[in-house]
Amino acid sequence: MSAYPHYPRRDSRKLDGVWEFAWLGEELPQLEEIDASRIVYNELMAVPGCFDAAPKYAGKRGVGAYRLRLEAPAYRQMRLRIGGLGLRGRLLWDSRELMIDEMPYSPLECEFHSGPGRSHELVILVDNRFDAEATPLMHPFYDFYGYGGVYRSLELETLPDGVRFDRVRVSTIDVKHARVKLEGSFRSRSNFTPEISFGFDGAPLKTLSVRVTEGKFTIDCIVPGGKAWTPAAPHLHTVTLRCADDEIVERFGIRTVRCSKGEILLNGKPVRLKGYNRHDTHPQFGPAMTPALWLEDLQILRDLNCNFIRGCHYPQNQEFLDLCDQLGFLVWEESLGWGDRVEVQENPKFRELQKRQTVNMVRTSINHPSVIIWGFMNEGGDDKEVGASLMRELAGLIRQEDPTRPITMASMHVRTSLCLDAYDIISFNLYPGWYGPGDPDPRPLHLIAETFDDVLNKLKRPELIDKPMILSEIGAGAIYGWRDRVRTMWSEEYQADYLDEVCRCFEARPRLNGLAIWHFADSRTYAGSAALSRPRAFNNKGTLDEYRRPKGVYDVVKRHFAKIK
Ligand code: ADA
Repeated sequence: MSAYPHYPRRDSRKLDGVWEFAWLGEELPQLEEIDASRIVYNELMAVPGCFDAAPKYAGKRGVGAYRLRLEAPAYRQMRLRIGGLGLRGRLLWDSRELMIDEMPYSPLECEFHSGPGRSHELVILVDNRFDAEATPLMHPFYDFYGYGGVYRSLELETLPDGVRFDRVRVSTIDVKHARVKLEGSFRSRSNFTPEISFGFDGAPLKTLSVRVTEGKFTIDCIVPGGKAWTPAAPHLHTVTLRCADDEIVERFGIRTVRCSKGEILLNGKPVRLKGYNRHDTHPQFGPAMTPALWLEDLQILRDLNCNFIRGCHYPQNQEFLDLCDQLGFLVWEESLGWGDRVEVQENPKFRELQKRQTVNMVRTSINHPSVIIWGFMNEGGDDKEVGASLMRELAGLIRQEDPTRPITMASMHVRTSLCLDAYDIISFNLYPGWYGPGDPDPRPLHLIAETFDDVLNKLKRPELIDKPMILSEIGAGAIYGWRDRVRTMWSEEYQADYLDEVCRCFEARPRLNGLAIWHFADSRTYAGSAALSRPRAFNNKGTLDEYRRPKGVYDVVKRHFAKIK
């Protein structure tokens, strides 16, 4: 299964499988200084895979080297696409450096010349050491484990010699009449007027002479027999474009999403979002997830009567988003960030990489009908100018890339935020009755309704009245299997009572257009003394444990979500 877009006329193959591996150790210079030609490979590792999710290297921080020997045509232009790695990578082809990857979880690509001969080797050096300078997008205080490995699939293509497609963005102009706009781009940014053949859903192509300006072209057209994409009926269409020796197939959905008068409108109709924050991770494999694991999670989310997934806190796997398209889930996708502090946000390299990874996320995910909201910098300091200025820039960059989807950011300072005007949707994370000033009451559930109303009252400002609102995080921890007649914190009973109250408060406050419970399944988090607040060094607020075993709260949420339409 390859993520869309597809390029049928290119020799394209996934490089998933068992690669050679060598552990280079913990005390090493930067990746750029490692002489890869001297590495002795004496182990095997899976790709996708995380070396520190495997028992032998669990907890280790250092550099792992992956090598694949493969056949490829000589003297051809090649393209390598990687779905994402962490924390920092260096890719080499026959000892030639292809690229440095410093954006964990980001899908990246590079083009290169294959060189002489048919036998080649691809090496990926992966460094999972935290380094605020080399890898400023990931920090040890992030509340999810920073694994080391090749998180997602790689694909290698042999490129056609002539004109080559880059992407074709498909945006919906009119759902009722199935009218869409194709905005295509070629790799070459030149002006020419080629013949482009195009068609939908496998039907015969029709040929047009199209004016291409600086590599870009637009075609306005009707999708024959086009049906709307909705959560209940997620109809998908494909568009095929052919020019000279290249061909591209993009998959898309005919749908619109916009905000109006405090509502989120999907195809013009108000929608209320109910679902979960979901880390794309598993206790045995880390972020190297598989279609089987994704489909199980999506089955469970459907069983919980959810329609919404916040893909916290990084760009999502394209194959996972393809499944969300097919199953009709609504997704908030966000670029990587977690409570970044002032000293991090002042780092010019951090700011540059935040912009690059966010634009990259939008361009990569542009045709997923399931992605309805863009976000970034979870709980970044939007109450200080250093953070607010970057968030305004990110919102501006996203709007340039994609004016069709609303933008938001999950704030933990929503009452004092300096940049709510930059967002189309106001989102906030609250944990009343869990975190707080050590309430003497062992079960301070009364704080939930009080906090909802305090925040909503403080946001009753004229400039916000038309902006929808999402409670983007709220939850309580429970240790799987911990049952307690006193129903105290960390028991499954307290978590069930907590989310019972949360859902009741959400149902009773139509001003809230969405709820994303924190969170779907327990997930590994930081190690070290900070983990003293995280029993087992896991974030235990999952409705299910890390092996997707349901806690007592499961049926409480399922019952409430069944009622919310
Ligand atoms: C924050 C953060 C989440 C998680 C949560 C918690 O809101 O965005 O990633 O850390 O708190 O469990 O405390």
